[in-house]
Amino acid sequence: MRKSHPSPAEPPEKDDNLRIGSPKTKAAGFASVRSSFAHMLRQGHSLPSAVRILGRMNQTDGFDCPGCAWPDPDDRAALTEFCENGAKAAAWETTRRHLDWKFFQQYSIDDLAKQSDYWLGQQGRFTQPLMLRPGSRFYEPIDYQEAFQRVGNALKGLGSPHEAIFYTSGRTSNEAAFLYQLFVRAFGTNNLPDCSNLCHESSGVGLGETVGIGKGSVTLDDIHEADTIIVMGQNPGTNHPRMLTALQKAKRNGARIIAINPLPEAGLMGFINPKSPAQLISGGTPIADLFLQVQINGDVALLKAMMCLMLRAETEAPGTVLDEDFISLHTEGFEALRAHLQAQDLDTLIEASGVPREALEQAVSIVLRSRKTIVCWAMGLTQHKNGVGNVREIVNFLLMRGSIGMPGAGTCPVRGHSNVQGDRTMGIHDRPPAAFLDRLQSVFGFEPPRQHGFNTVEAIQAMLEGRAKFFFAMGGNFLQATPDTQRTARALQRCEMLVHVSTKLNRSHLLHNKWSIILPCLGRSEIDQQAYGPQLVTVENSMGVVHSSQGHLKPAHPDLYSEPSIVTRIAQEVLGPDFPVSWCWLIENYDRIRDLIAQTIPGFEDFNARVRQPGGFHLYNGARERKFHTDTGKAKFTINEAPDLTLPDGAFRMMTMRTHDQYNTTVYGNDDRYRGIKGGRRVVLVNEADMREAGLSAGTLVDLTNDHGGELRIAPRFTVVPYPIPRRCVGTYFPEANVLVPLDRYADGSFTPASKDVMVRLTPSS
Ligand SMILES: Nc1nc2c(c(=O)[nH]1)N[C@H]1C(S)=C(S)[C@@H](COP(=O)(O)OP(=O)(O)OC[C@H]3O[C@@H](n4cnc5c(=O)[nH]c(N)nc54)[C@H](O)[C@@H]3O)O[C@H]1N2
Ligand SMILES: Nc1nc2c(c(=O)[nH]1)N[C@H]1C(S)=C(S)[C@@H](COP(=O)(O)OP(=O)(O)OC[C@H]3O[C@@H](n4cnc5c(=O)[nH]c(N)nc54)[C@H](O)[C@@H]3O)O[C@H]1N2
Ligand SMILES: [Mo]
Repeated sequence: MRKSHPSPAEPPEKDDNLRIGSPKTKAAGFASVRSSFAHMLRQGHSLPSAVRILGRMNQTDGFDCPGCAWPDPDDRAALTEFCENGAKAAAWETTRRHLDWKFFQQYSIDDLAKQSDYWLGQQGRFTQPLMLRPGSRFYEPIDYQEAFQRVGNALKGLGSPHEAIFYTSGRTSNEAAFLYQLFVRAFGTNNLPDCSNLCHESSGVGLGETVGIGKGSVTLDDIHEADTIIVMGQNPGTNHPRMLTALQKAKRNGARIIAINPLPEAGLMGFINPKSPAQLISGGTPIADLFLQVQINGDVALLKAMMCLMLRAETEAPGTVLDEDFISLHTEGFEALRAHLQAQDLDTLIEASGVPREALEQAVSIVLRSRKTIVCWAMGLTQHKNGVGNVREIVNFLLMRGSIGMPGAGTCPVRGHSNVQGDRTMGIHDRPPAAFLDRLQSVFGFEPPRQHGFNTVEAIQAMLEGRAKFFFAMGGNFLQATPDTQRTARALQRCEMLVHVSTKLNRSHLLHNKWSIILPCLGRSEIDQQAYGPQLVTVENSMGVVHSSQGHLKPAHPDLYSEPSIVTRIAQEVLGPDFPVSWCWLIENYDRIRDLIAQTIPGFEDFNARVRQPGGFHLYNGARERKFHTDTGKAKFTINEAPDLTLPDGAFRMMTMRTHDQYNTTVYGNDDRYRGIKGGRRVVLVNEADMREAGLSAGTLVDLTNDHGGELRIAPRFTVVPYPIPRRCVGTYFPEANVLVPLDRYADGSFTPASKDVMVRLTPSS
């Protein structure tokens, strides 16, 4: 079949310089300092300017790192409260390169589609709005006013507000997010899918049901105080590097750390603190005391096996393992769980986990030393068909010993995007709680829509079926972040208008049917000048601390709008200038937006004053105080069956993950330093025994395929890399492997795509 245009959906398949070394056993160190500055210099900064910019990151009067959501310590180091990957994020945003209209005269969207994601991201910052007309292959510049009118007219022309979809990526500030959801609901829909749907939604759902709050319960002090920290399904050395400093501190205070992961990730194994000269010389500290190499999706079986061993220990020494007082006072459902565990066959569970029995026994003995246990987790647990079950199983494990709501103990889902948690608090939610809508109604005097909106998976389905025709993205890269790339491309290409609020070019911008509009915006590091002077915004980190973020750099272009101002201008076009409050008046001074937030959302009383305290303030968290706001007021034990992990002959279970040189769909470079892979991203990590069995050698090119739901999906030309990964498990990078992730295989209860558990076959490429 010949295509008239190259498919914009997937990056090109070249990997010219692939070099394979061996995985590292320690993260950070001097190489990370060198890399931080190299990325800044490459983007056109001088060394003093790089030092100045990075020195403002995560300081109380500076801007919040646009990388991950790990909290800042109270004793933050002057100038150096950033990590290598935060530096890459800052370098990427603050680049001196700019895109002008000549660039878009030179390159059609078809030319751009042939380039790699890395290349697209290197072209520089958008400086003016752009529009692609029906039938055209070239973006042309327009002014903001015309863009807002076109967007407004398209929205007003829809048959129903439910035909529009409003996506959010988690970098959006609280102020922008609050205005955005207010506008969308006043317009008349809850179609507010967000990146959280692809990310920690399983945590939100699993925790909400069992402990009454969809956020983690611990603070940074708890991490420092814990006796046992379990890090499951997470690669902090790459994705939350500053977490390693906290883990190191915990270890110094006597904590033992257990890593549960199919891969021996460098940051879990060891850490050389780049801020400590002594560490740079001594070679750093080991992080994990025990590494349990679980097979992909073997976590429910593993946790159940540990709980069975704990029940046996309780039988042998009654009163030493379970926290009976906590269980009877604060929980329900324990007897059913006990009966369920007693009926399990321990050997079957151990086998399904993939971990030797002795290692599990060792893990249990570490856990039983004290009740101060924290479990940290991320995408390795949430992105599974049983992602919610994984989270509920962690809760069971913690509740048995009363390890929640006391110092040094609790739940710690480690969030991704720097304000993904805050966006949800502000109401970016396709299924908003009734109480939230009631507050909107009483503060703003309009009747918000009550019917559920589309989450990310449902949004793609609705666009595919023509039920939604207008797609608006507040940041992000929807095409590359979502599953089933070809199908998502078809979905977006059915829309009548695609609108992207973005800082830089990405593959989602290259899709086109009728109208595509790019609205460039300020980045977080830049001065946001409004009528009342430079404005600050606020964000909420992974531990529920709300704090300010203020940019200090000159904007990439003097005419760039901020995200809040873009929202108010579109709202004004669609709803009129004074509905429900004057949008112009709000945007003059963001304190006014925060006053409305304070009136609407519990916990934000006196917001403007409290957010100006150094370090911000903690939001209320019931679980932290053993107040479980579930329907019964009790924390709940639940029964979650271990998934059936049998694979058809010749098939593998594939996880898709991040390299050390990317931020989600943003590719900073082609290396994955800690895993010893350089110069290429189209690789598949395979166990050597499996390679021998399948007749594959290092360097063989293979096509990855699956036929889920009767549809053949192919990701061609991946290089086989021998790797210490469990048998029948393979690893690839996202977004290259997203074509293989089926849209309709998602977590029960949370709709999070199962992108860590995709059945694939490997066939040598022809
Ligand atoms: N530099 C950088 N920082 C980032 C990001 C980035 O792309 N780059 N992304 C941000 C975002 S949005 C997020 S959500 C986080 C993501 O942070 P992570 O969740 O750490 O990211 P992944 O690369 O998806 O890594 C998943 C880890 O889970 C393991 N894993 C996979 N399957 C399983 C399983 O079945 N069981 C267990 N126990 N482990 C498994 C993998 O081996 C890998 O170590 O990071 C945030 N921070
Ligand atoms: N297979 C697979 N798929 C996954 C995952 C996985 O592990 N495996 N992880 C999932 C996860 S955890 C997440 S969170 C999603 C991420 O999904 P998204 O949040 O949609 O994707 P990002 O790559 O973070 O978005 C990057 C784009 O955001 C824009 N941008 C950057 N900064 C700003 C800003 O300040 N303002 C605005 N308006 N735009 C900005 C830029 O244009 C950039 O290209 O991907 C998910 N997809
Ligand atoms: Mo994420």
